[in-house]
Amino acid sequence: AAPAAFAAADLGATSGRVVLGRVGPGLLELTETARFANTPLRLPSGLHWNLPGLHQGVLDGLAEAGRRADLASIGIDSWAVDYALLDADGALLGLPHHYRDPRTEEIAPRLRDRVGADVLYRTTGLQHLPFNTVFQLAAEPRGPRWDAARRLLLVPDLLTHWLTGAEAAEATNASTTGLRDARTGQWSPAMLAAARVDARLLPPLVDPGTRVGTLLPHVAETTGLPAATPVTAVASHDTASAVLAVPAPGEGTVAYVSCGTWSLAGLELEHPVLTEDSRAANFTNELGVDGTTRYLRNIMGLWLLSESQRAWRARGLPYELGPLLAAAEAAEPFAHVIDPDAPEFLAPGDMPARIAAHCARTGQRVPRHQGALVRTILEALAWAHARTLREAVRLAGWAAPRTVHLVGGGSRNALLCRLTAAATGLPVVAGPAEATALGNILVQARAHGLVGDRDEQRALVAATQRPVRYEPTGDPEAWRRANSLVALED
Ligand code: LRH
Repeated sequence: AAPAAFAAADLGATSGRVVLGRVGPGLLELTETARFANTPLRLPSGLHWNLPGLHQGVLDGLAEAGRRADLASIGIDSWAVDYALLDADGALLGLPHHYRDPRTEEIAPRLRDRVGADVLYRTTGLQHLPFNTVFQLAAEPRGPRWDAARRLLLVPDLLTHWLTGAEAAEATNASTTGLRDARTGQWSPAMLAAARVDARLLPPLVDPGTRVGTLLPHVAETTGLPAATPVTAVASHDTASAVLAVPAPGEGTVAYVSCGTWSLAGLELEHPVLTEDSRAANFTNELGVDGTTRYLRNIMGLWLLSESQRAWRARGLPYELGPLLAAAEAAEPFAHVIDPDAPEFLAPGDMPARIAAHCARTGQRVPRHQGALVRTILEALAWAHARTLREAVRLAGWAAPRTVHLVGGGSRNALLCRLTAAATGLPVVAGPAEATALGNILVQARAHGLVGDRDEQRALVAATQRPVRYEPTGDPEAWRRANSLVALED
């Protein structure tokens, strides 16, 4: 087939981008046409996403992509779990909440205990995270706004709706809500009832690769794109897109860490693991492309670092990544041990102070300089990557992987890659950094017959992107020793 061009809008928790992807035999090339900050808004009603602003960024990027190429299709992906409510006229009922808003703190454990953690897990296969959509919906105040709601759309589905007028729930992202039954692949009446949600709020589920519509006339006019331009449901959960773009053709069970704001570490499996052990270890079974299971756990990720940088910047301290990583490189190894997933690290705030308090509370010295703090974060992430992959392998009953694929923005962080190789004792194949956007483009390209199945999609990534390999160094036992020295519980 002749090469074709696709546009991917990829929204992350800190920034959004639109990329133009050119795909053909042996060709997979990205050009960024827009990048914009995604800055959460603190309003009296809580922490929100500025979705109209993001929509504008998407429109600008699409217009630029359209000036550079004839687009065969457009696809949108974003972070998971968050949603908007629309009224009967399709108007937005307030800005969506940010998953870091604390409003679900109390209701999440209460609902879990009421329904039963085991029932929840057997039905949805999801790890317990306080911000799963089901808990957010249970926390929605019942009042005039709720009464007016006629449609619930997840973030990428909303942006797709604003482009096309179509209403659909893309399945990979729907799998993160806690409202989808992992066994039937349909919305779960039991979970909807538990969250007191009318099933009619939810649109029909569609699989990645489905053509959902074409551009609304006013969208065509503002962007200058032909109104006939199709919009494709991609793997709209960003992590599902990222896992698709892991350059691992023919590797069988793929072990990955999709590393950005979060580190999502785990395996790609053919079937979910819904055992009691798996639930107790808080592993999730999210849906991947081709009905695969993304068997993984959320690790707090580079949020710990970006939030520290934000605090330092506000205080007029050095905050740029390059010098901070150089200082971390020179800092003493294993000087402090933190649990990156401690609940106090979830909400925005003064991260360096929280990390210091965490060290003090667990009977350790407090990091005395920025380099020490950054090293502490990166070592904690590397160890969490190693621990999580090891547990995933054990719980899924697989043989240990031969390599770990680290994709996403974190793959540019050489120190983190090296530490992850050292902690796992495995070679780390780092990159592509833009795995999410690549995965988005690859689903569209496959739907248009330009590339074949998952293995071919991954072969195309491996042939066109340039991953960097980090061999493990040092003694993995040193990691175990260092991490067994302090008790992390209160
Ligand atoms: C990563 C991500 C992750 C979800 C979180 C809300 O961007 O989608 O997979 O758990 O955001």
